[in-house]
Amino acid sequence: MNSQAAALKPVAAVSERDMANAIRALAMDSVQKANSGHPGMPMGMADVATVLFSRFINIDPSAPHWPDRDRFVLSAGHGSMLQYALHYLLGFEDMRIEELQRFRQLGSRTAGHPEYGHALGIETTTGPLGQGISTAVGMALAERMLAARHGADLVDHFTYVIAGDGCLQEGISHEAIDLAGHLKLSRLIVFWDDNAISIDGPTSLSTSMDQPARFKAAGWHVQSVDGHDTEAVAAAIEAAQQSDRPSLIACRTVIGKGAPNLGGSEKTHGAPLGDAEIAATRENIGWAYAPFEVPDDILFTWREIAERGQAARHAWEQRLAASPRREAFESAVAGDLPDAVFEALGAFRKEHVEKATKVATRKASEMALGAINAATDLTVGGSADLTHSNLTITKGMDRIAPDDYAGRYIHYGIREHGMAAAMNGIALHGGFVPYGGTFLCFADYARGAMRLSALMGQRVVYVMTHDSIGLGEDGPTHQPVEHLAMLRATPNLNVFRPADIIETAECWELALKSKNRPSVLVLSRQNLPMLRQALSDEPHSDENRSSQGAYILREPAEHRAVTLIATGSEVEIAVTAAERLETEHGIAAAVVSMPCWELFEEQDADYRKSVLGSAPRVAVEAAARLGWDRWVGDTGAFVGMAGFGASAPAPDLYRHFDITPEAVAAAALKLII
Ligand SMILES: Cc1ncc(C[n+]2csc(CCOP(=O)(O)OP(=O)(O)O)c2C)c(N)n1
Ligand SMILES: [Mg+2]
Repeated sequence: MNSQAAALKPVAAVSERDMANAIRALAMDSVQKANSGHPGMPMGMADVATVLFSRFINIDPSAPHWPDRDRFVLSAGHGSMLQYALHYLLGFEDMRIEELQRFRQLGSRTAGHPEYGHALGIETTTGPLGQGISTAVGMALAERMLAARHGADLVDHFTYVIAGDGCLQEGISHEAIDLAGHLKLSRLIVFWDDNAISIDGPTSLSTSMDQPARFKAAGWHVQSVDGHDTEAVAAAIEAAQQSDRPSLIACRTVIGKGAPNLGGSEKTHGAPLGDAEIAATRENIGWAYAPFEVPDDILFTWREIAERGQAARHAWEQRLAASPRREAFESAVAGDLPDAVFEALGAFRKEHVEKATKVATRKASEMALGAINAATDLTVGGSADLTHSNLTITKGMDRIAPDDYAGRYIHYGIREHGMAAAMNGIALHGGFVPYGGTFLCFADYARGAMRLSALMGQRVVYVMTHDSIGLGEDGPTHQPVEHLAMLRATPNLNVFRPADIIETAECWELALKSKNRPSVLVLSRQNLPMLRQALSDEPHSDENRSSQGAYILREPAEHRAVTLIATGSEVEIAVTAAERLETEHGIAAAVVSMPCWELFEEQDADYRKSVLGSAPRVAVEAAARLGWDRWVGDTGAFVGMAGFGASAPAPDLYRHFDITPEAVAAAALKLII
């Protein structure tokens, strides 16, 4: 017990009712002061949260990153004041009362919705409904996988989630609960804030779903309790902890519980209660203290909770110190990939430059992954039911199965959004580097969670194959057009579109080294030649040319008359166009391969200028033009897609949509002459 806690020691026992009322008061006062926020949910779930934290959860605010801590995810992120009040009460050092008084203000730790990295102990960013519960599935899976590798003496914790009606209505929850039930993620315990209210009013306006039946059908252990009956909640948590399946505890609650006039109404969902109702609530719940004042005895009781987690942490640290797995465990949790991975990729590049290997970049990715996965076991792969199209599995990767978590390949099922969220959870949990595949076109389905990978700065690698009309016969439903623009517009996301096997290996290296940023590898279905021989100097170099985002692949002997810029499968087209311009028209054309816009933007102006040159520019990419004007400038041209694709063999489509060396050469000639 620290000295501050000792000074606060209570004379009489404090009830859980008082502890919960502290949350209610802090929530309604903070929202009132900010004149913005959501008091209803924290007030309604205050009793459940109090029982969970006071009797069960193992966290240590003085060591918030302790690897074997229980995870807490506030999926109903609009109720952020619940989390902030808890953090203050528990004694997280960065969550002082001033932070609650600056709720939702610029630069405070108390952002509108909980944001990973803004305050200690926030395990994931939530707010987009359904993301939290789905991310938590990844955390609970990572826990099982890490336990399978390192043993229960090092890894043995629960993932607790508070989800609202909104989280359960969102489609992503269906993907997540199905996956969790199937995989029997028994350490996942979800509390449903079953208050039957959302923004528009009663949930009966829009749903008749029997949620417990839905969870049961997905293989969950399901209980229903009165969320204000603390003993019932505690008993349900105990039962959930014993279950061999993930658990739903449906907690019947009253939104805005404690507010005498507004409690139970959607009016408490997302607006301050107002001075009169706050005064009436104080009276109603017997809270005779000023705003932001929590009496010492109640605060002491909350702070004492940390002792349980601290003791658990100390015991765990002793087990770790004595464990033969210590080194392996620590390096896994640190996320450090061994040098062997990058040495293997270097050797891989040298070999395939020499062999001039011609394969689809999806195949090149599979081959590169073969080298990566043989050099480390931190990578865990998967696909949304397109394993043999995305080529994401490599030799010796066993599948993760219910009750068998020792493998490293996850069959995510046809659940792109759930897969992306689960990968976020795996990355956040620590111990693994997740990658997962689908078709680029279905980035749309995964988008909500991809955005959070970027916002949270997580090393998640998206392997997105079938990247253009080049996929051919499947037609426009499967041919991405606008997706590159959408992904490139997303901040803190590296979008790689490699042109050949060498760039593919380079881009994989960059993705794995990018610890604070997710990556998308955009890969072709069709074969692509090895293009490095087009370089005027040594084709192989130890240097990773893709690391600067763009580089000169072909520099003509004469002063450049035009610069052709391309990515992925269209770099080959640009190279052919440059050769024709030279031989047929005597025009000196440079070719720039630009596998990653984001990395190119980060280079200094001199480098960018040296690559782009001062001659007119033509960009070629079998996708929408949006964004390319940045690189071709006012006087440039673009050869690409202006609408949706079509169903036909790929070579026919390239001709039909006029994405050919002839078209590129013609566009160049038009600019020059
Ligand atoms: C994906 C997404 N859609 C819409 C919203 C806007 N929104 C925030 S809270 C909410 C209603 C949530 O209802 P519920 O989970 O029952 O919360 P309660 O009103 O019970 O606090 C909505 C629609 C959102 N945050 N995320
Ligand atoms: Mg609700």
